[in-house]
Amino acid sequence: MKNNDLFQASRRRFLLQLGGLTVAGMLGPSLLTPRSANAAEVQGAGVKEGILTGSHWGAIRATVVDGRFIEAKPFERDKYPSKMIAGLPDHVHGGARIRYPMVRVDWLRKRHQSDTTQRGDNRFVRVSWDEALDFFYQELERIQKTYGPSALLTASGWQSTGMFHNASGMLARAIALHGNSVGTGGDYSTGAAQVILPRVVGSMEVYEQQTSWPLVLKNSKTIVLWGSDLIKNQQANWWCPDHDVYEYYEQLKDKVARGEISVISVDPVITSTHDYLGRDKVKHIAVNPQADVPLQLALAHTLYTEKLYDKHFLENYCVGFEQFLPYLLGESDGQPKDARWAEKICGVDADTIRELARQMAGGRTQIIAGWCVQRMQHGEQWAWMIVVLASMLGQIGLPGGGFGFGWHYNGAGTPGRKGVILSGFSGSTTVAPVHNSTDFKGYSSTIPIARFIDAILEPGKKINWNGKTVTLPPLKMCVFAGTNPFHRHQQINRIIEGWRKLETVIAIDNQWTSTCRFADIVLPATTQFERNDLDQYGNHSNRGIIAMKQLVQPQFEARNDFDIFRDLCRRFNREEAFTEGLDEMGWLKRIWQEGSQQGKGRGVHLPAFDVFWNQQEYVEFEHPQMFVRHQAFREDPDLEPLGTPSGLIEIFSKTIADMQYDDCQGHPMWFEKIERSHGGPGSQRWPLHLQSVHPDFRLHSQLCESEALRKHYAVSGKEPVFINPQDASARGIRNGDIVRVFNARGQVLAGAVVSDLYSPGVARIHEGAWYDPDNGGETGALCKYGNPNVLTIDIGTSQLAQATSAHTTLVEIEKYTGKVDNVTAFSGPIKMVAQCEYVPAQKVTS
Ligand SMILES: Nc1nc2c(c(=O)[nH]1)N[C@H]1C(S)=C(S)[C@@H](COP(=O)(O)OP(=O)(O)OC[C@H]3O[C@@H](n4cnc5c(=O)[nH]c(N)nc54)[C@H](O)[C@@H]3O)O[C@H]1N2
Ligand SMILES: Nc1nc2c(c(=O)[nH]1)N[C@H]1C(S)=C(S)[C@@H](COP(=O)(O)OP(=O)(O)OC[C@H]3O[C@@H](n4cnc5c(=O)[nH]c(N)nc54)[C@H](O)[C@@H]3O)O[C@H]1N2
Ligand SMILES: [Mo]
Repeated sequence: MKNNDLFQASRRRFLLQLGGLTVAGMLGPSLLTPRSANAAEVQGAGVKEGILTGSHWGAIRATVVDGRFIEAKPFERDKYPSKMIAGLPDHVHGGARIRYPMVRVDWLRKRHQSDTTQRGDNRFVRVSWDEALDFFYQELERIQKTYGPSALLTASGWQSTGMFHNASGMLARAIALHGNSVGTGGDYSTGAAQVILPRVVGSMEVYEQQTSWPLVLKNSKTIVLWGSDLIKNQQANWWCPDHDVYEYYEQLKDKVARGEISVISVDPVITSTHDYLGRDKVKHIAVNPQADVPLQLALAHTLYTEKLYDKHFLENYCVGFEQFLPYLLGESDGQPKDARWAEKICGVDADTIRELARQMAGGRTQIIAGWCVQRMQHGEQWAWMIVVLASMLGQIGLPGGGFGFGWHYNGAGTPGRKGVILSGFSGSTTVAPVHNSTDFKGYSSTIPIARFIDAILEPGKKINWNGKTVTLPPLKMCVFAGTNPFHRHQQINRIIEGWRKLETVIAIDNQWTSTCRFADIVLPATTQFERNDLDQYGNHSNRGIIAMKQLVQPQFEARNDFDIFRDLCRRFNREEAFTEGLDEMGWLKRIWQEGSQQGKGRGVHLPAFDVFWNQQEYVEFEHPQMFVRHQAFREDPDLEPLGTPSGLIEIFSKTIADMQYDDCQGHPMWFEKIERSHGGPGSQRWPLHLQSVHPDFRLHSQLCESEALRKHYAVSGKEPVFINPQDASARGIRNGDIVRVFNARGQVLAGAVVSDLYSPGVARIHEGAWYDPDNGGETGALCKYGNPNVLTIDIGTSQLAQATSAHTTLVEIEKYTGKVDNVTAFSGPIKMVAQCEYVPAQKVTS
């Protein structure tokens, strides 16, 4: 199996890839006759087709038979649907659904004094909703009274789409109405880049719109994909994707075939995008993992010494090149960063490096940078060097030139339309909390999110963070809704150690994830297909607004997050402040009306809500606008300065230099990693680099539960690990073998896929594979399915960003000869009857 056999050259073939879907079905009569389905309509027996809804994976028309969602067909306006929609029915009806409120056996017995080493043994007792919410409320009370706000942390993540039913807003508002808690900064996606880039170019860059693809296709001579896999990663977006961006990838493919644009991929792997554009059509710079900065420095060195750089741009739009130069030339440390020096570290030979520099300087060059390379120790340096290289080329602000960090995300580069961005359910509130203490007892009230396990394990420890000192708070209780930290966070055995120090963990989800398994109270939320909502259609493209129609009734005892948190708030007299007196439909109408008002100001007309909801179900905005990133700055740097202290690009940042961090200094530099393959530290013992990049068949851990999808990619029932033929044969491993992937931090089983798309020394397991310990709760347990975060390291990128370093990970792989137990990750908890005496929750509800 290949990881990239999905996006086919021909659209028709692409559509046919979707398991069980027919082209006729997609282009069928539903195009002309949108159907409405209200909650009452979805309940009964019979067949309902063409029900419209959105999702992270695209908009769909659902088929519902006898109250079951059985098939997802692509929305007729989505010309490049993702294969992942085939897994959506399993998301609703699969065996991993949380059915009832559940409480962990020993927590039920002893509450916050429970034996926390039992967490993870998966033994739970079913309780009533009333009782579960009473427990939840009483724990919030206890924490506020005993410790105050520094002991409580809540978190959300990728949840589901829908402007109203967003778990993060619901969780944040409900908790804020009860009391204060520890806030978090940063994220796992772009944690390093989003801290360094504002210092260098004055904005985060990562989530912003990029230059319109038509302009790139017209003007670029060379496109450099630097650790960016467009084809794989544009399948899933934050709001409902329209997938229009794939049309430009088709045009790019044509231009590449005709030799009009040259594409270079700097990546240890032949990516889906590379494969799609043509394996022999793309120039592959197979850089050693984590060794991009030496390559970048050598490119800069070549540009400088061969006088290929734009002196005028550096003088007029940048500051600090002269402080960077002594380092580049080796005057400050005795080591010129030339191509000969770099080749030994990055594995790209010196001539190729120099040729690459000449090609980049030889015409209009668009650098397309992904995010994986900043999800590593010192990830800041690579992002900074991308900007330095683009500055030396001097094309920033020109169409088809310069750098961009968001091209693989949210349909970036699709021209945006003038339209409406709907509001939603906000997490903030003006109503005071019941417990209004802001006494954090000397601990910090905000921490970098990727350091939250440090806080649990080492409360009181002081760490540096972007110029501030943070005193880690002593967390005692965590509440998660719409995130799965046992997939999101690194080094699971360390998470387990931390978990043991927590008194109470609450998880609100719709699937029985490993986070639920390691929680004390688990509350079943509905999936997005069991409720009504509104979605933006398209992200940067702002193509329209789509109705999300409820497909089926809430399954088992699942309830909407809105209802869960409303009933929680009722327990402390904040129900009205939570709901603002509105129910689901009331909220949708309000969000719509606010959208209409916003539209009026912008000359965009929205129909009345009832007309939209009952008849149209979709509105499309018009007038796509072309855009060139950084154009205004280029045209007039005085009138349109960047948000940096100098208003210019900071190749040297005095602000950062003044922080005096040894691992992130005043200009970009090469720092050796704590572990690195290809001869780097630790590679003798652990010779393979493990990349845990984003999955082709899932959104993180979402849809891993889908059997329909797993049958396309799982190998002998395990998550695949991709390795190079050379590495496989050296270990006697063949395609389809079950292997053990391990290092000093842990061990997982996986199914081997031997593939020459991977460079020697590089292995891949996609993030989001569910954790399935053979001995749940024990640190060091063998994960029977293949979660790569058992193996990753939990250290910050540097004192600047303190972001995740998931990709600083080495492993060894061996053929597995032990007993192979069945995977049990997807089948929910072990249900226990409460044989023990336990103290019931104090009755709060009447
Ligand atoms: N299908 C799908 N799409 C998604 C997501 C998903 O889960 N599934 N998640 C979305 C989210 S939240 C995010 S944050 C983005 C993630 O976007 P990214 O972080 O950009 O994506 P990844 O696929 O993790 O990695 C991109 C590329 O980096 C390469 N790479 C790895 N190590 C190195 C290295 O050392 N040097 C170089 N030069 N390249 C390297 C990988 O081989 C891969 O081709 O994707 C979004 N899109
Ligand atoms: N090793 C490694 N680790 C990584 C990464 C990596 O590249 N490598 N990437 C990182 C990145 S970029 C990201 S963004 C994170 C993603 O981390 P998360 O955002 O935690 O990932 P998801 O798997 O999307 O988790 C979302 C959870 O919300 C649940 N959910 C969905 N809808 C609802 C709802 O309506 N209500 C409630 N209550 N719950 C709902 C889903 O079932 C799922 O369990 O992972 C990070 N972790
Ligand atoms: Mo992300």
